[in-house]
Amino acid sequence: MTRSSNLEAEPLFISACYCKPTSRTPVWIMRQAGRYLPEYRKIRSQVDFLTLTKTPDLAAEVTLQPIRRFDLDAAILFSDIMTPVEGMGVGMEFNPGPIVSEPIRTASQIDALRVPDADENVPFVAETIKIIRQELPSTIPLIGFAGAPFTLFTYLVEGQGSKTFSQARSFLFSEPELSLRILEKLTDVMIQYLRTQAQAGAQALMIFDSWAGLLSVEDYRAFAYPSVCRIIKSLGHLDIPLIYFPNQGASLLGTVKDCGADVVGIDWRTSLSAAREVLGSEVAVQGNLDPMALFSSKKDLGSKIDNVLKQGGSGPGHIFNLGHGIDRMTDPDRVAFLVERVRERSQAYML
Ligand code: 1CP
Repeated sequence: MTRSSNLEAEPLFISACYCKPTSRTPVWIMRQAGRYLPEYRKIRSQVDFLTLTKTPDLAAEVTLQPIRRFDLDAAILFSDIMTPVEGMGVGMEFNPGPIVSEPIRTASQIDALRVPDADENVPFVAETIKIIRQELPSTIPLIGFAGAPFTLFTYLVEGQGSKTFSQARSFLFSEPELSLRILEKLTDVMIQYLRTQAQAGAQALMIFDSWAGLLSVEDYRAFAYPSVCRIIKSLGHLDIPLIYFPNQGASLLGTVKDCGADVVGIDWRTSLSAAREVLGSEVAVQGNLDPMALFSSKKDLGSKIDNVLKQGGSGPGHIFNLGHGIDRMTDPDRVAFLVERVRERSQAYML
């Protein structure tokens, strides 16, 4: 789709998502609201994580905390990828990641998974978005998000986070039909969930496929990619940027380039210039500083940031971010340094 340049009215982040030229590279940070911020820890010492995500005033407050502290170009809704899954009838707690009370591994459990309307499933999410939009400056867009069905599947079947997700992967291969039924239901719920966020005021939507990189290209094409394509196709009419992040997805990019996302998130293992070569010039890239680079000296951090700008800046359509979520031990001063550096230096790297 050709879009005219509208640099004055349109926030930088949105222009960059559509590969339009911008005066500098926009920047935001995955997991920018969270435990590395003392103001977040203060709220979390009073409420548990699930209550925080379900209480609109508090979730809105936590979303805005990093915006008040840093000159970021986008906010992201404070929630979790598992939030809409609870309403499907899956009991869970967080410690700190999601722990599913009864991992889904039988046909009857799959039949029992509900596909509720988003309004009834997560009314607090639309309410949170409305509060955030009232408080956010109009120059800063709000990103809504969901987990990709395959990544949600890994938590549902494994029951909790894991390095290898062996249970989830063995289930996928021993019960491919049942697996596809889970993925179908998750896809239906995520389409509604993302649509509801856009209707409530989210100005871009991101799909986190944190565990896509566990799969070979063939299995990714069979089990993960079709649901992502269906979500993106179903949301195209909303006319807001859609971002897809296949974590550790270097070998998947040749497939991902056709999914219809406006922006593809790149983890730190792949250089942005290599990613661009595969994705082509019509797709924007988001990333990709190693989150642990924030622990280096300021001098080293500065040159690592410049390097990401150099790799990403060789054309319009780069949104600066980390290559995955920020670590909870990160010094917030380093984040301030990063945001300033991107603001000051990015123009020099634009061709
Ligand atoms: O104790 C606490 O305060 C909870 C820690 C925490 C936080 C701050 C969790 C539990 N989730 C979140 C918020 C969150 N999760 C956001 C907020 C918005 C932001 O500022 O970015 C987002 C976008 C997510 C998404 C999320 N949750 C993902 C996808 C992104 C990614 O990092 O790959 C995943 C995989 C999860 C699962 C999850 N939830 C929480 C944790 C610690 C985890 C990872 C668990 C694991 O696999 O071990």
